[in-house]
Amino acid sequence: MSKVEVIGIPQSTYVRVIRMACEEKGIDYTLNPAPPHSPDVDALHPFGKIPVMRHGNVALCESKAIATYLDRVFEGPKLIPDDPVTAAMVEQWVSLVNTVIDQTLVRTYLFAYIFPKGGDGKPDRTTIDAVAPTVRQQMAILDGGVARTGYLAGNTYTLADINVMPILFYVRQFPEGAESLAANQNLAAYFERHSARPSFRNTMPPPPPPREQSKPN
Ligand SMILES: N[C@@H](CCC(=O)N[C@@H](CS)C(=O)NCC(=O)O)C(=O)O
Repeated sequence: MSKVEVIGIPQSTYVRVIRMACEEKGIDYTLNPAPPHSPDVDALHPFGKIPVMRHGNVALCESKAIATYLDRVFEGPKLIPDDPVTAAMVEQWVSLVNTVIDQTLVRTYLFAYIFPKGGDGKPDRTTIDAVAPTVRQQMAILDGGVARTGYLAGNTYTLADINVMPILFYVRQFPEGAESLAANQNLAAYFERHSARPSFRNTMPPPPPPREQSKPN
């Protein structure tokens, strides 16, 4: 069978999700580190976003669709378990993160540090101060999600967990995010434990690319 090609720069949280999914399932893949809106990406995503993926005749965009495809086609541990309730819980947490939490923690909070809009390159304090209460609120929601079992869905490491770990990795590198993680002990223990997984350690991102290569929205 042909090799999976994951397309997208490795600094992207969503690209890392797909790489982690491949690692968890033992899928042999190649990484084509194309930035958003580059020709290889635009060919597969109508809005030029990463990741996109090729596998034989199959070409896909959108991380959830790619992860679901890989989970169904390849052997290895199920990232979306067969049990309908657990599968729905995975879907629920992926949706909560991708529609709301990613906007707060990555696109607003993190980007105010790494891609500040002012010309001086300094963190955008106005945005950071404005979003900090929402960062705390959403970190507490994640804390509640992992409190019972140490996983977001069921009793195993699923796509729901893979989907949030790359975000926590970045958020904890900045003061408000670090404080918030420390204040949410279930989430802190969760991050500590799962960051020891080979899938996480083998996909460490390099430093952020220049802003013009990432074109954040
Ligand atoms: N819903 C998409 C979101 C992907 C996404 O936002 N990727 C970012 C990089 S982390 C991107 O390509 N940003 C460029 C843009 O939005 O123009 C998915 O799940 O794959």
